[in-house]
Amino acid sequence: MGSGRVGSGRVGSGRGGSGEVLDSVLSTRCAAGVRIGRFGARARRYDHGVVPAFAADDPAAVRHFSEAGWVATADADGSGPTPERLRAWADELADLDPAVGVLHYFEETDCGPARCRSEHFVEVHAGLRAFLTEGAMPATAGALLGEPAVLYKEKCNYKLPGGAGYSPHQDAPAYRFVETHVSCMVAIDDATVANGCLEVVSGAHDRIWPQDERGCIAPEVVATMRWEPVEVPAGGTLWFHSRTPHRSGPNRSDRPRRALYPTYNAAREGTLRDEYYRAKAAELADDEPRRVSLLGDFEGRIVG
Ligand SMILES: O=C(O)CCC(=O)C(=O)O
Repeated sequence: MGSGRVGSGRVGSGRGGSGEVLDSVLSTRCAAGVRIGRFGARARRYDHGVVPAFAADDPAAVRHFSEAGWVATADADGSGPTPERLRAWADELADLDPAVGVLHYFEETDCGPARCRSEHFVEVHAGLRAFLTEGAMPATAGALLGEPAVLYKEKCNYKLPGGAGYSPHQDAPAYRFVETHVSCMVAIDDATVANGCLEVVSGAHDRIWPQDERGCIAPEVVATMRWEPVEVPAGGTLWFHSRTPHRSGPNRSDRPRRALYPTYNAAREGTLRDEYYRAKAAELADDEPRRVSLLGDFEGRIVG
């Protein structure tokens, strides 16, 4: 399937545009794949291969999320970090000493060992802490969940050139202690088909699908699903339900495809981030070969 494009701009808000876009998304959702446009361009119809990135506070975003299991949002008021700021933060994150509590993971690539993930860093990076725990991000998570949300966990996937992809999976089975959660991908670099952007299945977030022995979606089920690559420009955000099937390919380009992945849970369930990281460390302690995730979705080989 070729990838289409998602235009951007504030759409809907009761002007009829959002309904049209949503209908269009759902009726032709698998036609072309998706590319998220930069905010400010005119939203176009999905059957031309273009759907909008919503303003995070647009009620149409919640409707789209509820129907499709994912929605792209853009920094409507310019209050979020610029791509340059995100890239600077990613560099600072990569340089953090593990002694401060950040967890770094490396994978074997054709170019040698490469950083593939950092997680557990909001305590030690003020900019990322503010971005992920205050303002628009938890507010959008709350709007999508329909109730206030708190940060459950956070990671940065670097997917450097030659970096591996992720097998088809749903996130919910990996989440401990909480039932109501949502994640997103904040693109630090443009995420494209060539460098391993996310691919999602629309309207398939109503159940946990049969799994294989790794906790990934069973291959016979994967084969029946319609996968849409979602290209996201640097600075754009793709929110997805924790039961939305997703996967990604390797980075076949010569540039990094870095992305932040915060996950939020309903605040009424508690602030359980410490408990999550403790449980993860305990569950993966004797793991061989090493894993980055409680699922076996990462297709690379962890080294170091
Ligand atoms: O970063 C990617 O390409 C996919 C990430 C993902 O699905 C995960 O970390 O669970």
